[in-house]
Amino acid sequence: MLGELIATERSSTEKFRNFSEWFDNILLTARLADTRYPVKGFSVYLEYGWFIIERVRRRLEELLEADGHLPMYFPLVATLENFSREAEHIKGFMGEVFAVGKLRLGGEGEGEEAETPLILRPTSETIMYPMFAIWINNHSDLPLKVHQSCSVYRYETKATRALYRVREIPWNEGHSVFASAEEAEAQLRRAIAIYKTVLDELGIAYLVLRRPDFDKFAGADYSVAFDSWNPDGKVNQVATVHNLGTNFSRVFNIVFEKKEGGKGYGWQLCYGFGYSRVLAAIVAQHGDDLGPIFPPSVAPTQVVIVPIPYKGQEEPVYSHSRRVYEILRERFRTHLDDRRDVTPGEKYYYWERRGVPLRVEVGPREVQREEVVLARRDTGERVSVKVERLVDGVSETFRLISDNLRERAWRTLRDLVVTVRSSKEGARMISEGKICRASWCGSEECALKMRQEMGGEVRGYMFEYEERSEEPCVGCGSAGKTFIYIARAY
Ligand code: PR8
Repeated sequence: MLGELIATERSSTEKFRNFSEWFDNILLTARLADTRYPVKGFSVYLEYGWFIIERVRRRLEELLEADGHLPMYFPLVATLENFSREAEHIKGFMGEVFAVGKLRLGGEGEGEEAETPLILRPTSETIMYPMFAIWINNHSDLPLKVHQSCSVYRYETKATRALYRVREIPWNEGHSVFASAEEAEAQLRRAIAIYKTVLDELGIAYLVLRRPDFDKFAGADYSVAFDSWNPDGKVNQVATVHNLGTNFSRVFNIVFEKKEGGKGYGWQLCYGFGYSRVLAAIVAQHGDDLGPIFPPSVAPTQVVIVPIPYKGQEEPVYSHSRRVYEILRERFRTHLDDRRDVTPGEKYYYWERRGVPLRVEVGPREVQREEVVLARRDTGERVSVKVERLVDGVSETFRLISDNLRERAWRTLRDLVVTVRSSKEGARMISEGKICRASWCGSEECALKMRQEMGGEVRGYMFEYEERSEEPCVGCGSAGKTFIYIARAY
């Protein structure tokens, strides 16, 4: 219905072959982040990067709040004493904590140290839960569901990487407390559904895996993670949902009077959504050799209008472009690039590298026919639309772009997951950047053996449905129960 169609194939070989370089280039040219800040693991989020994170944040918070989560903000610092209360938690995090040293560098009392040692939150369980203990006394105080978007600080010891592995981590954390294990379990599934909605709208493809017990969150009963694919074969864990059971409520004394009488410990969950990693996933999954392709829902600039003036017909082209701009700016984040000293070709290149999903071209022919040309960033397809149908045409094209990005991302994920029948085959596949799926008997020993032999990390097994295996376990050869996923990871 959108008139003539000229399709061109776009290439994305560079991002698969040379991911690091491709990604580093994009960070700055697409105005996402500047990594030249002089502290390792900390970088500056630039206007396009932060805009996208903000959009994602708003959408996630909207869904969390519709599900009954209260927005709150808790302090950045914890006392070392509170932080140390849950034994497993401290074991898991101690090596990654930023400790607050001297309180002041000058003035009277210079060099003074805090009465009780303080740390920067690496996550907020030990900051929130002492307060939960004050607030929760009766079954009528439950459920309690809160969320906050903030940054947490982890002294990552693995190599840091912009957006993927940072030391200042912008995220949203949700925390909830229930009167029963069943209610907590039901909420865990709702949290997963919320994260899926956000990721699906962004067209990101992922696996929802239950982590093996040896890799669960420090202090959790079990952990479920969203692993998104990355062009270099290292999966990117964008979000996690943890069932804490009563492990924390016991040490923080989150106790309530039960409806039926007697006291009970609260059943707790926590879940985290990593904004910088989600931004990385948008760039990495949707981009091509030219640069990023932003889904229209979050693109900082959704439409760019490029006038194509011909000698002697400059003014009608510019004024038609302006008219088109006035129509589009009402509905979309639109930019009119009417720079006179830059050629249309240069403008195309400039905006393509900034990930703008749709270009509107206006030349003399368009002026004459009361039309514009819509050029899709994702496929290169160009179609003509009448000015009177402009807004509908753009909305419809946005839908097509979003669907195409999503479908492409899921297709790639399906291609990346390969079922392997031996560790040797697994090792070869992992070196080729694949995600291995291997029949597994369920024992920790075999999972660790496969990890060792294949050279990837054990990511876990399907959480939302059971994948039955009829094949022998790749680790020990005995009967397989399910499939385990092994891949390199960030
Ligand atoms: C929790 N407590 O802490 P989690 N760089 C970028 N993103 C990161 C990094 C990093 N260094 N570390 C973690 N993330 C629970 C849940 C409250 C919230 C992101 O869980 O340790 C990842 O996307 O699993 C990770 O899935 C998410 O934070 C939650 O971190």
